[in-house]
This record gives sequence, structure tokens and C-alpha cells, in this order.
Amino acid sequence: MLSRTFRAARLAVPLRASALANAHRTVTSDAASSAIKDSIPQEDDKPFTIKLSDESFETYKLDTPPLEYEVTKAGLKKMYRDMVCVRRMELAADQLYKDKKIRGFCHLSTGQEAVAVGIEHAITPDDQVITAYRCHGFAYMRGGTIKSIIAELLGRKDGIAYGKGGSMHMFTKGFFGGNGIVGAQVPVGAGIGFAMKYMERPNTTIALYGDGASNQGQVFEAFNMAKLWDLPVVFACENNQYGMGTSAARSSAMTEYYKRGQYIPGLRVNGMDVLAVKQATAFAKEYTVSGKGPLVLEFVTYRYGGHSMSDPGTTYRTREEVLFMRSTNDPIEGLKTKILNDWGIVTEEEIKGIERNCREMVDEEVAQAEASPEPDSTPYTLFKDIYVPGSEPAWMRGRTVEETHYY
Ligand SMILES: Cc1ncc(C[n+]2csc(CCOP(=O)(O)OP(=O)(O)O)c2C)c(N)n1
Ligand SMILES: [Mg+2]
Repeated sequence: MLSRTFRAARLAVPLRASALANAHRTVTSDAASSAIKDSIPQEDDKPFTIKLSDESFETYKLDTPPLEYEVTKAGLKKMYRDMVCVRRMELAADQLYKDKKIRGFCHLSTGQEAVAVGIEHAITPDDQVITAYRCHGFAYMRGGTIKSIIAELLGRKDGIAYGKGGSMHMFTKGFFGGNGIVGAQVPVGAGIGFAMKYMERPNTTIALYGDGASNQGQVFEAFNMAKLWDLPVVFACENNQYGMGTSAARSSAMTEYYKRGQYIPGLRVNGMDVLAVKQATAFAKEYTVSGKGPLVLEFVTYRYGGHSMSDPGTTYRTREEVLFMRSTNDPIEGLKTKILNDWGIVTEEEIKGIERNCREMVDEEVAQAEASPEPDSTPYTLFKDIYVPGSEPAWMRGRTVEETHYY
């Protein structure tokens, strides 16, 4: 049943009683908790109202965002398709890694698809997103093709960073990566928000970070500057319960990440329900661009796989816990339950069609990525693409003092 409520306290390693008390939370992570308000129209693009579960949000110094909002059948189907495509892409990467075609670091987001997809459905291409290394889904949702993402993982020329960045360094318009240094993207995100304000753009910046990153000093420094200048930044903590092999309750003295902004209002969100993620993000965008300053969001989510491909992910948590989340709180199954069984918006055939279509598309793009050549092995390749064309310095030092490249 998808209606069971997941509470982080049951996952926390019981180090000490206070840690457990702190880990208690009331936001549901039921992926299918929203309800329909209006009758469903025939037309694909005609809006109708849905109502999120009362347990979708918890607030800090903030009024609860509206639980009712308008959707269309086409929008819901697109959300479903996007989540299925992200998962297929991650599964393809998983296989390519196991086949030893992808080398080095590779962090997958299987289980967390509702966050990347829900955010994108609430913002425009002119809004900005920056995240850590678990970035493939965001790169896709920000407009990167599956071919370019997989080719990047394979280190090929057609990669989104020309095969020179790899898993953690993917960029596209409105997407500043893909950052391997834990927490480093948070102040950079505040800087992007500053740029948006300086240029008087009506856009927000979503700066994502993990529960593990949330205790870093630079995160709080970024909070301070952002509030001081009322920057249009959404600090979004993707709380997937673990930082590598350490549970949130073991690393954080206070696991209510949405309250960590102290003087910045916060919102905890069911990050397994794409509909809740979308509404929270739409609210956060409106809030931050209206001049009220930054907002802290906490998406309560879960990763199914290990931290990276080299971590089996079962030494610090039980197989039962992972199975429980997969079988009861899966974001894709959650939306499917709603649109297929509960609301009858799609037929079984349509759902199968969407899934087949995603599978074929991913397979085709993976094949094209595999056919892509490796970058030319010349020194020129190494020094190219570091600076925006036209902004290069006169010269740049290479790996040794002797190795200098003149632009
Ligand atoms: C500054 C820095 N310290 C340590 C690391 C090693 N490291 C990589 S990921 C990670 C855990 C981060 O966990 P979290 O922020 O919860 O993100 P998640 O992996 O759960 O998405 C650590 C400690 C790093 N990359 N950078
Ligand atoms: Mg984490």
C-alpha cells in the first residue's frame, strides 16, 4: 500500500535518545497522497484542481502554502514520463558502470526522481539551478539530452561537458552543475541569486545540497549573505536520510533541516510526491522573487542505491529498509497509482506506451553515446573549454611549472 507514512525516526541509527527525538518528523513521504477536487475534464490541456495531503508540508516561520492547485492531464503525464526517463537513464548508467564502460565516480539518484522533476515543472528555463554531484536527473530536466549525459559518463566527445567532466560536472543553460565539493554549490548558488537580483531578472535560483552538506560553515555563511541582501534564492536540502554511510541523525544535531535557516523561513516537503515538490517549488519561486528574500526547503526523500557505484548501500542500513521504501513510497509508482487507478486520467495502455517510449528513447540515445568518439588526445583539448570564449587569459599553467598553454 502506498498510503503508509514513513517517518525518519524509524531509519535513524539509535545512537542516543536525543538524536532519535530530533529525527522525528511528521511530513509524510507517501508518494500518492493527493486527491482530486474537481471533476476531470476530457481535454488534455484543461486545468482542474487537485488537493495535496495535509501531511505534505511542515512550516517554519511561514504560512502553509496552498494545498490546492491546478494541473492538467498533459502536465501530469509529462511528469510521469520525465520521472520514468530519469530512472531509465540512471539504470542505463548503472549497467554501463557494471560493464566497466563508465569509470571513476558515479552517483545515481534512483528513488529521488520526484525532486528534479517536480522542481523543473514549477520553474522556467530562465530560473537557475545548481546542485551537488548527484546531478544527472537535473541535467536532463534542465534540457541536457540523454545522449549528452551518458556520453559524458563514458568520457566521449558528445558529452555535455565534451567528455571532460564526467558524472559530477554537467552543465547546461540555467544549470550550474554538478559540483563535487560537498556544499560548495551553496554559496555559488547565493551568488547566482545575487546576479539575478543585480540584473533585475524576475527569476529565482534553486541551490540544492544534501543532509550531509547541511552542517558546513559555508552553508550558513551563504544563508547570512542571502538574507542580508534578500536574494531570490531557494536553499533546497535534499534530505535522502544519509550522507555517504552516515545517517542524518548521526551527523546532524538537529535534523529539521527546514529550520536551519534560523532567520530564514523554511518549508519541509514530501519529496517522494512529485505533486508536492512542484507546489512547494512554485510557492518558493513566488516567495523569493517577490522581494521577501531567501527560503529554505527540505525535500524528504530517499536514495535506493548506494552513495556511489562503489558502495553497495547495505552496510549502514538494512535491506528491509530499502525494500520498504521502494515498495511503499516510490515516486513513480505513487504518481502512477494516482493517474491510473485513482483518477483514471490514463489507461493501462497509455502508461505502457509512455514506459515503452522512454525505454526505446534511452536505449537509442545510449547507443549513440557509445558510438561517440573520445576527445582528441592533444594538449589543446585539455586547455579548451575552461573559459567562456573571449574571456581566456593570455596563458595558463598546466600540470607542471614547465607546461604552459598560451591562448
Ligand atoms: C568538502 C568535501 N568533504 C567531503 C567530501 C566527501 N564526500 C562526498 S559525498 C559526501 C556526503 C554528502 O552527503 P549528502 O550531502 O547528504 O549528499 P548525498 O550523497 O546524500 O546526495 C562526502 C562526505 C567531499 N566531496 N567534499
Ligand atoms: Mg544525503
